[in-house]
Amino acid sequence: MGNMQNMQNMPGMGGGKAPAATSASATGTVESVSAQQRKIKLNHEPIPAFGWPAMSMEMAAAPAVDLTQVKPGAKVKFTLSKGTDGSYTVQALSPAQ
Ligand SMILES: [Cu+2]
Repeated sequence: MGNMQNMQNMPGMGGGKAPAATSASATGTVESVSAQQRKIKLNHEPIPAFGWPAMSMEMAAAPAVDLTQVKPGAKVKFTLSKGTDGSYTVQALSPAQ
């Protein structure tokens, strides 16, 4: 019985403070993009669902995301998912105004 109490402190079980979201949408500016490597570097706005401040970061893009039309300097809306290994992948990307 001694370990039961620890369950309440695990993220996603109601007691923890760590964000439990596995996907979130945000906007950002494209800094660089490699359609060949399927990578995109975004300077994004804060993402409260993940507990992130605004930052510049490189992410992998899912196969469904067409990076060939994405240009550095463009403002985009994107959806990110968090994988079971803790890495983040762009699942959707569209122009933002
Ligand atoms: Cu980030």
